[in-house]
Amino acid sequence: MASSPQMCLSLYHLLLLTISPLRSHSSFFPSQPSSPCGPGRSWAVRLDVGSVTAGRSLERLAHSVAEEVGLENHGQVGQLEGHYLLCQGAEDSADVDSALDRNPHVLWHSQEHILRRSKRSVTFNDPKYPSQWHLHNDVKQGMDINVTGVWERNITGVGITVVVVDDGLQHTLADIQPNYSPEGSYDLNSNDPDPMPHPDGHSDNHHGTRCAGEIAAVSNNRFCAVGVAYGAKVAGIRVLDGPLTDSMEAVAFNKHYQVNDVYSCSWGPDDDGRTVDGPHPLGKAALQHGVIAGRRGFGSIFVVASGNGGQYDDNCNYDGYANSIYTVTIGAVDENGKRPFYAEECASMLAVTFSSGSRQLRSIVTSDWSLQSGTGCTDGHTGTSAAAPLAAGMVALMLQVRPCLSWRDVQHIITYTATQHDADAQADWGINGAGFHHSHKYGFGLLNAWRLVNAAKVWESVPFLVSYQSPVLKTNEGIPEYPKTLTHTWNVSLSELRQSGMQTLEHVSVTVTIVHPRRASVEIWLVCPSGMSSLIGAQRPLDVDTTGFTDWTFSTVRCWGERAEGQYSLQITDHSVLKHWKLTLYGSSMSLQQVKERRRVVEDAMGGQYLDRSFALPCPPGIDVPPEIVSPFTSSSLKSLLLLGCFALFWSLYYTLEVTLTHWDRRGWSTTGRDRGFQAGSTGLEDSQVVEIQPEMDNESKVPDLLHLFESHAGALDLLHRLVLTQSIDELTQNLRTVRRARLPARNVILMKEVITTPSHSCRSSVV
Ligand SMILES: *[C@@H]1O[C@H](CO)[C@@H](O)[C@H](O)[C@H]1NC(C)=O
Ligand SMILES: *[C@@H]1O[C@H](CO)[C@@H](O)[C@H](O)[C@H]1NC(C)=O
Ligand SMILES: *[C@@H]1O[C@H](CO)[C@@H](O)[C@H](O)[C@H]1NC(C)=O
Ligand SMILES: *[C@@H]1O[C@H](CO)[C@@H](O)[C@H](O)[C@H]1NC(C)=O
Ligand SMILES: [Ca+2]
Ligand SMILES: [Ca+2]
Ligand SMILES: [Ca+2]
Ligand SMILES: [Ca+2]
Repeated sequence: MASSPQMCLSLYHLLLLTISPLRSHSSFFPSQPSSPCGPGRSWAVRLDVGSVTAGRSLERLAHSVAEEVGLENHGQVGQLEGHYLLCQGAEDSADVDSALDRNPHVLWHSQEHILRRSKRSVTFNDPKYPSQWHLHNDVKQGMDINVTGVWERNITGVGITVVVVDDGLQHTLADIQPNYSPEGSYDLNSNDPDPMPHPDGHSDNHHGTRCAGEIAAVSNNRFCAVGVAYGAKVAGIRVLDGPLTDSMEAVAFNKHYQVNDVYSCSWGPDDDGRTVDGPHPLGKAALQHGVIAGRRGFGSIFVVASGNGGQYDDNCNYDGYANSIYTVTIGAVDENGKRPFYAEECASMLAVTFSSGSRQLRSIVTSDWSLQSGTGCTDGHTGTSAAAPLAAGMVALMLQVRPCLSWRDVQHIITYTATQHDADAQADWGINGAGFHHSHKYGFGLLNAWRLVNAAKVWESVPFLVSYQSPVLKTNEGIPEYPKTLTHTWNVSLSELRQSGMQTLEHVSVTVTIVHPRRASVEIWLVCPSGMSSLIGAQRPLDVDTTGFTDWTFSTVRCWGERAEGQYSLQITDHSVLKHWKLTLYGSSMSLQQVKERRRVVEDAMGGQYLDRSFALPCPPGIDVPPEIVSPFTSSSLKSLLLLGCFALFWSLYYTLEVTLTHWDRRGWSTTGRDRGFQAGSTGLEDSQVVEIQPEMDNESKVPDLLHLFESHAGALDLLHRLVLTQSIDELTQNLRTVRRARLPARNVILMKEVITTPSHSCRSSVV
């Protein structure tokens, strides 16, 4: 009788047998029948290797054993030494089992039975699932997000909420309702909790509902389509259907940010090829606030679309939402993996995923509203609007397997796993000093759900964010006429970096003021120390603006993972005056070696072997942050504060900064406030130091300066994030109160008039 470990082994053989026919050793015995054994007519045997005498091979022994019991030898089982498959010939032999029992050379034997094995696959009864090529492209191999294997592992976004910040969400649809999260939703246009879209003249308030369906359309409900993360919850924030102000945008970016994990934003400034715009002060601060306090301290994930101005040579480096280090900037490729005519390029694009292309190519199939002419299902969702929600859905899958990924971990993982898919020379791929390939067209490449989830599973959180900022580099230099180039360099030394501990880069940004009579003809490149160059200021023929750039921040991800130390060079062509510029580096203490080691770990995990539930890296739970401490953005508080003429946000960020500077033990930390109208003084206090930053805030015109301070202290704020994660709430509250009482000078109250920004915000779909 077989003992149980042997039984396990045998099942393993049997499984092998069903997969690979036995051919490897058959050539030894030409007489051997080549036909496979019939069902129930084969026995697996294990021979006693010790009984093989000198001069006799195992094969020969198997052969003679087979003859003795009246069977034919069909050779060794795979690579398992001593295991053979013996089959019955034409005529039935008598009792094979007892003959094998009696044979001294047979240690174990088992008659084979047909095993029932079905292919692991997911099937859906949703009628439009077969045409959702972006999920499973049967026509063009590889041109999909490779998500089916992730679903097979039962990873569908369970426990994660994605919010669509848009023109509403018809949550009553069969494909949305079961996954709808009322807790994460809000209507800022009508100021009520229900984001139901309002019917409109052009019947185009269907946009948010379409995006939501791509993310989390319910599967197997015999209705329409399937979402990328069909196990996730989806919420809606209605904000685009009416005049949009900076404060509304700020409220939207932080709405229910302990419920909503991922914010999907398929809109932005006008894509007309001449707009230079981005989030205004409150919106900017809300993005920053979101990554510090959202998701229980791990940071909200903001996914933004790169824009649809491709046909006007628009470029997402002129879009502040795309440039922001806090956003995951996603571009589009068509079903052929090529850049569609509408998709914008830029140096701050992280990756691309699928959407519509030229007319003969398929668009995205997703839910639709059923109001007006809507049917609840569409095959015509287009533009970068359709790409960003797919990315948001993939992030939800990542967060399910590893809920404690920080906002920066998500960006890192995208960088490490996106694939270089288009070998076309026009794709302009460059390999940077850390080995990452990036193209202005495609970012780091195609998002691949399988790779993202596998990497997320083994990912250890990156060290906290540190930043370095150069002084404002005043030049007032004329830029020579094309093709001559004005080159300015700035060297960042190892000792300067040592203060913050930065070793490798993430985002690099450059803030410039350039005077130019025709902005269209300025072209700006930034070259990192490795030699990797980024086209941060592309020429846009339609941009006839006569003022140039005033403190515009361009950013690039192309130097990701490279050593931070060395010479940065800004190269500008054409007829204009560079007034001043400033370099800001963001990065961490990871060494280049560690970056390379991580790449190896990530690649090693791609087999799916860690997706098992039993494998889990430790994941801290995060903390519950009481809203009154870190959320200045309740609409009522914002309103009343605006009425009072107080700029609530800066207060809160100011405390944040001070708490950080006060409570960190300041290993080498030094403030970089000196160049922007701030006096930094330090006083000895036991063995740690307290830095007091006194903003000189006498009038309105200094507001942008204050913002720059916060931008440059992103590192300090990230430290606060760590602090928040480790400090008890009582302590934190106490600290904030102390700071509030003791430090804040009354002159920090700033008057601010709101600007209505509606005309410059458009949905990123309907491009054809
Ligand atoms: C796609 O996913 C499958 C698992 O479902 C994996 O075996 C394959 O390598 C992945 N393809 C790519 C290009 O990553
Ligand atoms: C899949 O996940 C869901 C929710 O986590 C769970 O209820 C279900 O049992 C899982 N199914 C399998 C086959 O693991
Ligand atoms: C900056 O670095 C470059 C190259 O590393 C070097 O040639 C140059 O002399 C440095 N400039 C200054 C001012 O140190
Ligand atoms: C504000 O400050 C600027 C210089 O920083 C000055 O030119 C301007 O007159 C000031 N405005 C008011 C109202 O004080
Ligand atoms: Ca409403
Ligand atoms: Ca469905
Ligand atoms: Ca644009
Ligand atoms: Ca970005």
